[in-house]
Amino acid sequence: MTVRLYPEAVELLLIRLPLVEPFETSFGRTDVREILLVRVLQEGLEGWGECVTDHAPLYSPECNGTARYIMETFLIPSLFQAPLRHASEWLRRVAFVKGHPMAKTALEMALWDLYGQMVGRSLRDLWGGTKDRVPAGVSVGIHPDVPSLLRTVERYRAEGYQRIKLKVKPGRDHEVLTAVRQAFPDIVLTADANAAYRWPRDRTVLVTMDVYRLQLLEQPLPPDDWLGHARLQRAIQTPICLDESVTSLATLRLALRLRAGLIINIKPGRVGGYTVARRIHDVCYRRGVPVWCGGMLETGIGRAANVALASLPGFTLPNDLSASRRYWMEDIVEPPFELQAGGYLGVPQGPGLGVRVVRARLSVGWSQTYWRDGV
Ligand code: OSB
Ligand code: MG
Repeated sequence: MTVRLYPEAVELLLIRLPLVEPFETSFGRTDVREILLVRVLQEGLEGWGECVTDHAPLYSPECNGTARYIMETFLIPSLFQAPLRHASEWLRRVAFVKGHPMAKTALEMALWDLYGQMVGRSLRDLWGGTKDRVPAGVSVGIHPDVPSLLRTVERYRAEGYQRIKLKVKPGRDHEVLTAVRQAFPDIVLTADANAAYRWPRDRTVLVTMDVYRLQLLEQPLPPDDWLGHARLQRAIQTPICLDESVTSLATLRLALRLRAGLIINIKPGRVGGYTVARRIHDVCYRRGVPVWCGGMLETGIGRAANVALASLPGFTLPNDLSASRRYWMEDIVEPPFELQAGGYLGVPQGPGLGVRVVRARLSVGWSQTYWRDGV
């Protein structure tokens, strides 16, 4: 069947969605997420995408304002230029825009959703997913004190999450890790620094983390500190997992060649889309490098796409994919994601994303519709 992706219109919406509890990382604290959504319209169908930028460029250089600007000035006009035969062609169409991977990914996601609906297939099927459910982990923010952190960890452990990730930063690391490991000797535990440490300044603090038997230590150093990560990996037993550093196939190859990391966190928004994310998965799978799917506190829209991605065979470690209720009082999609027995999320089976966006639940602060000329 030949289909053409040639939307008549694209809508951008900025919504506000309060988290069930504040989420603090080494770079900041969030109570309410401001989320840029994309809706592409064609022949009575609508495809949804979610942009994983935040209100400010704290995790990476993009933010909601840059994503909106790049979408309305360059990406949406190039979508209106000529029909696409496939969602995977989007990457070449927008290659002239340097950087801005999160903005590109949001539109790509909407195109995949639309394409899947047109051909009546789920993203899991289109992408070669092999699993019906994916292992769920949970990411726990920096807490004001140790007792409250232990209560949170106990709650998620009891719910059945397969691994717990603790956010750490200089001065909020050994005390926290010691307490959690002591209270829960058997849980699968990881730590994520979001690039907050420096090499060689923090050598001792990092090397001594081996005692906690972490499954992995995520992004201890700044994204461009390749030699620092490689030297740290030579000094510790714990596998380093790269998040912020891996932004492309080329940086993936650099990471593996230098042994700057032994595990890769794949976030589609960070690498410029699901097409690139799948290629990164394929290279890692061939080389036996374990990967898992990262998260950016997505709504059910982004989560549906990420769960489909995580159904590929190389995603062998627990993902940052948690139930809707871990993030939101009420998710904006139906059905919401629920934690299944054993600590899994089910992979949607319906066409496209396989979830329905409930428009009435969107608290829209700003929206704009862009029309293709001549429709
Ligand atoms: O580094 O993995 C990260 C959230 C925002 C920005 C960066 C990160 C995170 C998370 C959240 O850890 C994981 C999730 O969405 O469940
Ligand atoms: Mg991370």
